Parts: sequence; structure tokens; C-alpha cells
Amino acid sequence: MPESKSVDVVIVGAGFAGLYLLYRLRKMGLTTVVFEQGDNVGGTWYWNRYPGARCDAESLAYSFSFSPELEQQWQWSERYATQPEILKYAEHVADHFDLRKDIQFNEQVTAARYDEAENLWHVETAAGKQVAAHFCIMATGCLSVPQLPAIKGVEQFAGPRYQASKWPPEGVDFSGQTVGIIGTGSSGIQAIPVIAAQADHLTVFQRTPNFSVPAVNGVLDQDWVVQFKENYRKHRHYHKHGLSSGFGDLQIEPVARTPAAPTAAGLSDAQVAEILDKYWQRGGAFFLSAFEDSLINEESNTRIADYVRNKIREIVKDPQTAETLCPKDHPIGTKRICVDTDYYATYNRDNVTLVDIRKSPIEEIVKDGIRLVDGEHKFDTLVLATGFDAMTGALLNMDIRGREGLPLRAKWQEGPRSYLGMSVHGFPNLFMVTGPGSPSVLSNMLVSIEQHVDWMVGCLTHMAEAGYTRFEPELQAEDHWVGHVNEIASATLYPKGGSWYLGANVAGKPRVFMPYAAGVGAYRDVCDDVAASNYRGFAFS
Ligand code: NA7
Repeated sequence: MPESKSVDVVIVGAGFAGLYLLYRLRKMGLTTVVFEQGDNVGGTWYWNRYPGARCDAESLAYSFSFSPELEQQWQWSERYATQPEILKYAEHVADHFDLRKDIQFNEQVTAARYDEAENLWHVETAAGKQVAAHFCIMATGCLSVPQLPAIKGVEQFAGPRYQASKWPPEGVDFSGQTVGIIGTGSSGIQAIPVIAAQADHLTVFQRTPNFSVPAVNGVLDQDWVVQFKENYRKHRHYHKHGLSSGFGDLQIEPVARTPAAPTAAGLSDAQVAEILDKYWQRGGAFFLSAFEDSLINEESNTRIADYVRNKIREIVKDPQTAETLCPKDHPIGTKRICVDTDYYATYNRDNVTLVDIRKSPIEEIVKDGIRLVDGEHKFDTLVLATGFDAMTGALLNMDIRGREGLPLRAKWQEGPRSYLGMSVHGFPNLFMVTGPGSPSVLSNMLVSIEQHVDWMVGCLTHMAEAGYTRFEPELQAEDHWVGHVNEIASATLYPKGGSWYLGANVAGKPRVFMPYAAGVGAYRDVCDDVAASNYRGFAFS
């Protein structure tokens, strides 16, 4: 099949990473094409339209910082933006910067092959488009490949079946319906209160309870926003360089900026509660920042977890339901902490039933419900909120081949390996935005996306100035980085979480802790230092 086009850079994905890349590369004067599998921009915010979907980072922080004009012009309406509002923001960015003309929609990339003799990437889509490019940049997102449960009979269900991450754009009206939902991660925890408020009855099939903290969402006070925006540079600096991984509290005088207490270990329950009450009432994932050692000291972590378990027992009236909702199998924060609106209180409703499928596992999904080991539950509509093949799923779904035809699938057979979470030895001129080995999912994604794109643009500018046409990370640099990522992870409690951070939710996936856990500030310093030392660890030619 003839190649339709040859460009400087091909970008895969038109989520926030793809949009910002396109904006920056175009400014550099490079010709660029973006392939996007959806029919619109927005990436994760295009697909995840389930009821209650909203961001768990605050809207004024979960937004681009590169354009002060955009920052001032765009008005967020709530503390945590809803999916429709974030999608509108992505559309606004695309239109305002006239990005759509270089994006080809409904084009799913299936293969990318590096030709050493030509020093070109050849990229193919499912529809048969082919493009040759000097550089290939994967902006494919960390949570873009849905994970359907391997439950017997899922196809037998006769009623409507919806998947959180592929929700119909026209929405679903649950009025008058009885509904069953599987999955109590962030998606389930956001959707359950909204579905319960609409449906006749909702049955929640829970395998593992998760820790959730109240969002304390609300409409933003516009006077406060004006004041906040006057200080936007200061706030952005804090999010990019601080210890908060880009999430920080956005109060004008935030609790975050009063130093965290060193530890909860050794404190009395009353002392722990005194510190945490302030964070609980203020709301947000930022809760865990109350103590410096919450994710490294087991005793401190347990004290924080006890506080949350006690909150669940206070909120949920039925003691047995409360106990079933109390997470006891992982340290708090080692699976992504959820941020909710009325999640636990929803179990006080008469039309909601919690079923513990750890105690009585699912035998089979049948045509009108779910059969458990100890009985059957019938309902009209099934909702699946069962997560993603995170971080590596989208990359490994494509047939990516580097030098000498080396498949990325082979290179990553025992888990992802990268240099700085951005590049892979054996795969010249290929970058990944927020790839495994970078802070990515442990951070505010917008902060991490901008940092990666800015760094990549710096690297490509350096190459252009020096007359280089090819870069590749050295094996030794990659080995060292992989070791460092593991070393940082093993100094934390994260590996005890059995989470999707570790690939633990996908059968057969290697158990490797994928994100870099030292925080966005420390990571940025490393990347800046690599650039300043003539891109240490990269070979150019
Ligand atoms: P998650 O956090 O991976 O949650 C998936 C949920 O689905 C979780 O409760 C799983 O239980 C459950 N699940 C998955 N497979 C099954 C089967 N086979 N049977 C029963 N239950 C199952 O995905 P989300 O979409 O909620 O959130 C992902 C991220 O998106 C989130 O962290 C935010 O960053 C945004 P398990 O824990 O495996 O027992």
C-alpha cells in the first residue's frame, strides 16, 4: 500500500498530550500529523462519559499552564470539573489553537516500524493509512485500554450492558430500572451515587473495597477564582516543583503549604484525628499529604487507614455493610485513592444493596442477572466499571518494532523498560508521553504532560541545532533508570497494593511497579539535569 505522506513527526493520540505536542511542534516549524482513534479530541475525557465522571484533581490545577491567555479566558465552573466540561475544554484548546486541521480522526494506529537504513518510522492505521515520519511520539494515555472482566457468561446478559469507559454519548436513563454494577474503583465509586439516585434499585458487586475520601466539590466562587488567577504563576510553580505531585490544595492559603506532620506513627487516635479532620473536611486526594511518611511508613499508614475506616463506620448505618466497605487488604494510597461525592452515604439508601463477591464469588453472568456461589441476583441493566490495562496497554496493543525488527512486546515481556519513562533503547526517535518509568499516573497528568512535551521539544531543538537526525537512549542509561525506579518504589508501600500500578489487575501481566514514585519535582530536576548535561544517556547521530 503506498504511503500517503511523509512528515517530520507522527503523534499517536489527540488527548491532552497529543494536543499540546501538536501545538509545540508546529511552533517549531515541524510538519506533524496526529492519528486519533476517536472522532473527537479529548482522549480519556472523550471515552469515559459514565454518570458522575469527573476529575479527581482540582480544575484550576488540571488545566494547561502554557498559555496565560487560555488560563485567564477559560472559566471552570466547579472545584472538580465534570467530564463534559473537561471535554469542552479540550475542544476549546483544539479550536482556539486551530489544531484540528492536523488531526486525522477515526484512525487507530495498529503498527509502527522503524527502518534503520532510512532512519524513518512507518506508521499504519487500521483503516490502511500509512505515513512515514522522522520521529514517532506516542501520546496514547495511561488508561485508554478497557479491561473487561474475565467472568463467565458476560455475553449472555440479555438486557442493556454498559461499560464505564465506553459510555454511549447520548447517556443512559436508569429511571425505573433495576441495575447491577461490577467494579468499585474510581469509576464505580463516582458512578454508584448517581445511578442509585436514578434507578429503582442498584446492586453493587464488590470484590475489593477501596479507600475513598470526600471531594467536597462545589461551584467555584468567581471572586475566589479571580484572586487565584492573579497568582496563577505562583500556583503553577508550586504544582510543578512541589512535593504534591501536582495535585496540591488550591486554597489561596492552602493547608498544603503549612508543613505536613512528619508521621502518624506513635500519635494517639485523637491526635491523628485532629490533623486529618482538617483534610477530610477540606476534601480531595490531597488528604494523604497530611503526613510526610503516609506512603513509606507502615505504622503511620495504618493509623491514617484506621481513621478512614472509622469514618466509613460513622457514615454507613448498617454495621455489616460498613464492615464490608472497609478496605483491609492494602495500605491506604497504594491503590489510587478515590475521591467521591456521597459514596459511602449511598449505602444508607433503601434502594441500594452491597454484595460481597469476595465472600460469595460470581459463578456466572446469566441472561437476567448474576449467579453467585450462594444465590442469584436479578436486574435489568448491567454496568461494568472494571478498569484498564493501564500504562502499557495502549503501547503494546500496537505492533511497535524498533531496530532490527525488535518488537516492543518482546522487549517488555518481563515488564516495561525505559529511560526516564520517555524513550526505549532499541527504538530510536521514539518518545512516549507519560510512559512507564515516569510519574504519570501518580501525578496530575496535565503537569506531567506539559513537562514531558517541553522536555521533548527541548531535545528535538537540541538535535536540530546540532544537526543530529537520530537519538536513542543507551542501554546502560536505561538499565540504571529501571533500577532507580524500582529502588524508589521499593522504599515505599506501593508494591504492597496489588494495584493496576503493578499490573496486578490484568491476568498474565508482569508484576512491575510502573510509575516513578519520587514526585514531579524530583523527576523534573532529573530530566532538567539530563538535558543540561548534554542529554546524558542519549546517543545522537
Ligand atoms: P480500577 O480502579 O482498576 O477498578 C476496577 C474495579 O473493577 C475494581 O473494583 C476491581 O476489583 C473490579 N473488577 C475488575 N475485574 C473484576 C472481576 N472480574 N470481578 C469483579 N470485580 C472486578 O478502574 P477504574 O476505572 O475504577 O479506575 C481507574 C482509574 O481511572 C482511577 O484510578 C483514576 O485514575 C481514573 P478488584 O480491585 O480487582 O478486586
